[in-house]
Amino acid sequence: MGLKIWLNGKLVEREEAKVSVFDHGLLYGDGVFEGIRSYNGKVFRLDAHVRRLFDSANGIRLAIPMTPKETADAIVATLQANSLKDSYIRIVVTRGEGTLGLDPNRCPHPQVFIITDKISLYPQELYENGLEIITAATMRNHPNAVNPRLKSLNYLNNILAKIEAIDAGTLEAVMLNHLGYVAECTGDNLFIVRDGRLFTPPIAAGILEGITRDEILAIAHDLGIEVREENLTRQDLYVSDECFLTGTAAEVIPVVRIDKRTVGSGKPGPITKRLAEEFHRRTRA
Ligand code: PXG
Repeated sequence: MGLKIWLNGKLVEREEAKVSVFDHGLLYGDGVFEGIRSYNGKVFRLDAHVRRLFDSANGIRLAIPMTPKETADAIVATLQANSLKDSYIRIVVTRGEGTLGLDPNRCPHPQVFIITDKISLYPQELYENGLEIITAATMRNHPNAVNPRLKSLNYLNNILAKIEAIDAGTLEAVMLNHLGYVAECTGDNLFIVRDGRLFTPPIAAGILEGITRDEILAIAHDLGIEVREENLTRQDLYVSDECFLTGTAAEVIPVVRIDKRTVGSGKPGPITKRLAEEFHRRTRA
């Protein structure tokens, strides 16, 4: 039995899951998506992901042809149809087929599809020893261009920074915003620890309001760790005691080198480990 894809209300075989070459999602990156995970058959923070999908769609004036409840049910149905317990789920809503030319009003039928897949994280060794990252020269999208809060299908901004990371022999890159402050990485939010306090850029720095980020903020609060959402510079990263990244795919991954500067002891720090352990416990609970 092959992989089943949810496409516009039906579960179809992978080979039959097709969209048009005239789809504006493909032609212009005109659409939105979510990356979600399930742990032991249960979807992690499904309502938050569905809400963000609808918020992103609203931001680009795209009417999703389903209710949030129907969307959540379709995600669960796709997971069950594929008998997956621990998986990565991608839901995509494109503007749909239209004419050549930007006008979204000529695309009457948004396309919705849901793909489930096995999850691929960073190599285990990096969770134990930490990741090396660089700062990209490519800056994060200006909030008045395509706001980074929108999880749009247009990821070129992040892909350009990812290319810089790979060229530098690393797997992730920090992107700065239009003011020169730290925004986020290409597919993850960023945190640092200094003197026992946790710092992360505010949403207003022009970042995705990460659901893993949100979970870490809640965990820190529950553990009594002081948190500050503040603008950070590259120097703040260099002098931090600990640094880590958060994302649906990556979960919590320690960073030990930034632009060739060693972070703290050069090993994953104690607060990072505590937060990661608690995150792990909550996702598997
Ligand atoms: N920032 C950006 C720019 C992201 O794309 C995150 C932060 C983390 O958000 P969540 O809600 O996941 O905690 C993301 C999301 C991938 C992949 O295939 C990862 C993301 C998006 C798209 C693809 O690794 N991360």
